[in-house]
Amino acid sequence: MELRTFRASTMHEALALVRRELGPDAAVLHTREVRSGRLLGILPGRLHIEVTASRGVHVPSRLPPPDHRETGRFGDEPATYSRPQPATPPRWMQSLSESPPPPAGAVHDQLEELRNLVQDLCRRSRGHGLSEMPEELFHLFTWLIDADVHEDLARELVERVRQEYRGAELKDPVMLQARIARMIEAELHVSGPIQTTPGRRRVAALVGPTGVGKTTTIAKLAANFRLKEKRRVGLITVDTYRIAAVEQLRTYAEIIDLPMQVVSTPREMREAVRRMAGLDLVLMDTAGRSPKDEVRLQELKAFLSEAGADEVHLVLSSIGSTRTLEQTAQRFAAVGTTALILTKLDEASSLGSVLPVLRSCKLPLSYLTNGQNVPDDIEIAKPAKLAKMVLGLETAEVR
Ligand SMILES: Nc1nc2c(ncn2[C@@H]2O[C@H](COP(=O)(O)OP(=O)(O)OP(=O)(O)O)[C@@H](O)[C@H]2O)c(=O)[nH]1
Ligand SMILES: [Mg+2]
Repeated sequence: MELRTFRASTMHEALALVRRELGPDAAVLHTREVRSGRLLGILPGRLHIEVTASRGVHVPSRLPPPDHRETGRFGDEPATYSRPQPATPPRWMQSLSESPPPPAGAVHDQLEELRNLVQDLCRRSRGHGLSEMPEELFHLFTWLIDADVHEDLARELVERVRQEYRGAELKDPVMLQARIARMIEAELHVSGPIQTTPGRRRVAALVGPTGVGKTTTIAKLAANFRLKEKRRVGLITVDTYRIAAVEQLRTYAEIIDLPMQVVSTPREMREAVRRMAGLDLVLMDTAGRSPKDEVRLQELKAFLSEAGADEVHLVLSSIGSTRTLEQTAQRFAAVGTTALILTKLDEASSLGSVLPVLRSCKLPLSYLTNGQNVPDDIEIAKPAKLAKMVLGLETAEVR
């Protein structure tokens, strides 16, 4: 059986190395944090993540799959543990001990490593590292990383578990997982469903980038409010850029038997909303906007203001990257977003990347959608279920 040890500065990088070198079926046997040798004999060396793995071991791999989620892997005990290989001295140490003096490029690299080292030390001085962390908690940490939870948040959650639990309590992985799920749940804020009262018209608009599922979600909401809650619902679309987009909504309006207005100017918007004064709920569909297009965002803001929208739901696809989702949420804040709808949960390989967005954009979640079926594939966002989905303890129902 061949054991290989890999080192990298983050767990993500280390696991990517394992996958690249040993393939997707490799079993991760052991993970730990190590420091490389001391700098100038004074400062502690740089922190690395060390992963020992093998492709000849038949234990369930803890390696995150490249394109689908594994669940419940936390309880898998490794078949064996390897003795870590001696650390290869980092480049800056090798070159410091060698002569003649390094060329300019190498000096630049050394400075870069020193800078990383100092940043690392600063980070560590703000909180505890994981170096003295019990093995069980380190498994918890890697489990979170597998779920695509960002490293900083994973550290924070594990650190909180460490402060709460001692000794034998740490041996209960199911309890620790449940505790982490509750911590994530406490981070998630929800708005509940759109509140309608018969006879008091409420206007709810859906905005967001192109193709995220705004029109489909409007159709799901309209059908549910009309057919299940027996509300009087109307549709307005300001999507006049593409004829097909208007026709898409019109088709739903005809099937569900709803009045629909198409508007192309803010003035028409005011008139359309006035005509729907007798309804309980007006759902407004909008054209997908690039979050980078300031002019179109301002135009959208003018439409929403003329409509007197009571709520503006930003629709984001859960398959987007954290960075893109965060930037999009930031830019759309300018039009007065009040809630967040996450779509395409059925297509997302993991939801860990969505967590930082929910934290930073501060919008409460209203609905989640998990498929193309109208009207079924939508649910009211519930923190407990979403937290479990983030951790892979529950999956979006796919029909
Ligand atoms: N898998 C999956 N597909 C979805 C979901 N919601 C919408 N879609 C699909 O995503 C595609 C785009 O949906 P639309 O509703 O037209 O998106 P949109 O945001 O209105 O698009 P634009 O009007 O062009 O900006 C369609 O093929 C939908 O069937 C979902 O929850 N899961
Ligand atoms: Mg649309």
